Amino acid sequence: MKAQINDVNARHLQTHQDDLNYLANKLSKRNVDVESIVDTLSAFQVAIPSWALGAGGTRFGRFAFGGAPATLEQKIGDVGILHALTGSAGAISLHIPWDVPEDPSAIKELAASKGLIFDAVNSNTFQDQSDQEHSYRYGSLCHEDKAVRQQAVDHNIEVIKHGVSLGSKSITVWLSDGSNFPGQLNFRRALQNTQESLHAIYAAMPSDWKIFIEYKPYEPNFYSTVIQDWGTSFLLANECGDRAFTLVDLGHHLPNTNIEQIVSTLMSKGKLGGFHFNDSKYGDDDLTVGCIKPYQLFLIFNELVFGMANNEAGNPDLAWMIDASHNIKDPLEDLIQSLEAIMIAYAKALLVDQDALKALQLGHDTAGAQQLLQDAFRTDVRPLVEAAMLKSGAAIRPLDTYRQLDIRASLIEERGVDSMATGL
Ligand code: PSV
Ligand code: MN
Repeated sequence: MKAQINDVNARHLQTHQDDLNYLANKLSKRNVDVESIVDTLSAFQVAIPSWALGAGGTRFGRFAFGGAPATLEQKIGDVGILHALTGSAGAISLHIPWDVPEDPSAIKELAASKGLIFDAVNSNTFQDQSDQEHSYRYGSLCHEDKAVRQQAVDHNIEVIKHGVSLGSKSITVWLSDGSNFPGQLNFRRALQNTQESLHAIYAAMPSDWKIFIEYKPYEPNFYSTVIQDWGTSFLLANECGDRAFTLVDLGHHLPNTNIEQIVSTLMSKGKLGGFHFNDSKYGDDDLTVGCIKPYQLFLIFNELVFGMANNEAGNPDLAWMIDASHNIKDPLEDLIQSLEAIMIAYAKALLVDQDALKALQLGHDTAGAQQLLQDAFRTDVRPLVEAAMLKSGAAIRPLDTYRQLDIRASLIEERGVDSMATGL
């Protein structure tokens, strides 16, 4: 595949070099260290969740996509393709029990052969499995019945064991626990039970592991969700201990929430564990990253860059993942677009002169501060992203290369048109 990518790259090389020279020339006049930005971008890796590779559905149905990966091996194959094309998808995140590794060492070896490592493992107590004793209909870690809570805790411990066998170092917990009607559940008992259950999971983790706690205001429950917001997640993470963190999923906020401010607050307390990237217009729409609100994505990255450079609270390296779902697009094309959007937002944030911004803030130059941010946002940084991908031995234009190489047609030929991926 490398050779084929290089062939397509050869066609784009001259244009890329011209564009890069033009931009580098402009940026160097502003004292921007172009080389270091390209290095930072080419080292940046985002995990791909094993459930994002098949056609996503809605509750109204699912449109099958030809050549969907039906096995974990095939999913690793797809992430390998993404990584070869972009140089930035060097990790995979598994959802258990959708993707149980039957032979962990063979799976680990296969992933390594494609330059991939295993990122956070994800537990699932939002669906009932056919072989489980108790139902999660009325909650899992929050449940009134200790036996149900214990089953959910045991599942999480099982997920950690799978993760250990693959070399993962973290678990992400997202709970759908909540209620649909006022009066259905006692908020305080539900929170207390959740806290105790999370404690039990935390205590079962190896000492070099971290737990990430997601929050989400609604869906599938429509009246209350036990971990509804970052504050609740933060509180639970604090009560668990030093290796528990809040995870921000961009789709898990009510409309117009200032997510960049949440990022800043969590990082200032050393409690931001990771990110699930996607975009949305209305709710948890799981759309392609940056397709609706690219300025918000840039502002979030601006806080991330600032937080990483001013890390007095010792926030750990973040776990980056794309959590999107593809209902009508080719999932691989969609993921390529998401990866590019993330890199573009990151590159723009790296252009921000934080010292100059601080001076403007201290001088109360509101228009100047806004202008400084917008200058960075309005810069076309695509040549920097192309250069980073080229540096990683990937494609200058990943989407175009994917199409030129007719990769979907080969996948359909190999796997058939009706193959189905596990997941939602
Ligand atoms: C919930 O909406 C979520 O974002 C969580 O991360 C889950 O693990 C994932 O989606 C599963 O689709
Ligand atoms: Mn998520």
